[in-house]
Amino acid sequence: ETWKYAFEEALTDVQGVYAQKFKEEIEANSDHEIQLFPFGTLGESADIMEQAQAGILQFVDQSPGFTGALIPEAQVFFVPYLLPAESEQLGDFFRNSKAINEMFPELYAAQGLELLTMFPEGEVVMNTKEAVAGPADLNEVKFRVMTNPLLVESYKAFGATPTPLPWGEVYGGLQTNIIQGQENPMFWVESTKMYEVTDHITFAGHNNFTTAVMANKEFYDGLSDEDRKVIDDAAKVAFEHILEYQNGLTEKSVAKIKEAKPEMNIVELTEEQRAPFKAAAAEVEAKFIEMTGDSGQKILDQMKQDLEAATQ
Ligand code: 6CS
Repeated sequence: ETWKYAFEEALTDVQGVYAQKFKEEIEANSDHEIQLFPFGTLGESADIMEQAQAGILQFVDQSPGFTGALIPEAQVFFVPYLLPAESEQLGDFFRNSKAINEMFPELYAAQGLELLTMFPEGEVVMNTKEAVAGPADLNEVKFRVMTNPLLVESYKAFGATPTPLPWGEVYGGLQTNIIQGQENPMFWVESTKMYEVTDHITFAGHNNFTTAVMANKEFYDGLSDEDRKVIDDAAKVAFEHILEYQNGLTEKSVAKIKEAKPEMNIVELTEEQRAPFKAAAAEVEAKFIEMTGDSGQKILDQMKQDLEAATQ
């Protein structure tokens, strides 16, 4: 049988490298084949999610940045400065977190999705037309965010004018000055040539990009125990592979951007400069609880417990 798997990036980007490893494992350990659909082949993120829920696709990779309307609790990944910056701690957190491995699967299941894994894609940077040293520099800046209500609140708290857009509209939006900024991990800023339409990259340490891979639940539940195990094992192998693949990836991407555009201004904010952004986190966390109630509070509490365990 051929199974279809769509994701939000190109084959050579992080989600694509994960998908290729997953495919390799499935095909090596079963009679099934995986057909991969990178970004642009089946529509935007929202489209591939609909197709996965409808069972037209068996697998989909959708970042929580686009899952906010479907699963409000998934917005927890946009509380600023919540995830650890250190990659080993981050890996341990995703590997062992009860919130991720036990609580989120139930929330995804309620939407007809079997959550297979969540993994980090790299530190998120602010990528803008003008320099950013603090919230005052974001005043009047139309800042593109993924279509996620909490991310909107986050950039409001950071002092910007958040503008939620699907990915396909970002390059053109920057080019025509409809937006003046966006945020993403460095590999993505580099591979999608964001440096052609912006001049500044700012490391504020406010987040790491998280994504989620899932299967259509009816499809998954209908498989043999053996096939389900092949899938679960492939997801685990690909998880370890993608963490290893990302070692040094940010630095490599910085070097490539500097080569392509030497005048690109790449800045790391000092602790002092980060302080006002960090101060905004409490407000965003309160908004998260306002949006998600008891269920969100439980996830947030568990995540904090899991984070403490991972960073000890
Ligand atoms: O910002 C976005 O919309 C995109 N960013 C990444 C790193 N992956 C896919 C997503 O669509």
